[in-house]
Amino acid sequence: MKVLLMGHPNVGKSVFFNRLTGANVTESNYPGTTVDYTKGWMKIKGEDSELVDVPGTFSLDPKDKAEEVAVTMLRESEDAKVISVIDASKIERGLYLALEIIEEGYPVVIALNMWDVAGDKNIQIDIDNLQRILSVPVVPTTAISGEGIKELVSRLKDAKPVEIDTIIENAGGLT
Ligand SMILES: Nc1nc2c(ncn2[C@@H]2O[C@H](COP(=O)(O)OP(=O)(O)O)[C@@H](O)[C@H]2O)c(=O)[nH]1
Ligand SMILES: [Mg+2]
Repeated sequence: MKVLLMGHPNVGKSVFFNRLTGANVTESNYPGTTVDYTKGWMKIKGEDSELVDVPGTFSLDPKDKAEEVAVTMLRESEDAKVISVIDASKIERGLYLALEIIEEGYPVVIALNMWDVAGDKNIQIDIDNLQRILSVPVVPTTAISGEGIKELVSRLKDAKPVEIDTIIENAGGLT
């Protein structure tokens, strides 16, 4: 299995990557660019899975070379699952990208990272309701302490493609 870590810059993707991968990590430039990315391996239920620390992007409508590489890496990985990393203290901004990735048909697990920061700011998020509406696993995480990471990885098996119409319906329609 191939798993892509995707999200805005500075949401904790690389902290996840470093915690999840062991040896055999390689850093390379994306062919024909100066944009670098890192990939490595992790074990999921005994199975070797490739994990890619994709360059940060705000959307799938790229605004610079790094974002272009992020989008290309996603489109090149049709069979991949995506860990969509969102800063829980700025959730609505990150959800936009997660929805774009879901809309392209990828199985997604959402990591609501910086859960500690959201807590310090007294930001309340109804995980169950968010999960019900999005129909994908949503796991609160604090990458720097490791909290939630095991749960996040174990929920990858529950990641399935979701129709965007289903999400709109679950949210109570567009009106
Ligand atoms: N408080 C807190 N800081 C975090 C968390 N995850 C990552 N960070 C910090 O956020 C910064 C950006 O993390 P990084 O992994 O480089 O983000 P990336 O750009 O998405 O790869 C670093 O200083 C991390 O130590 C978290 O869950 N809580
Ligand atoms: Mg990074």
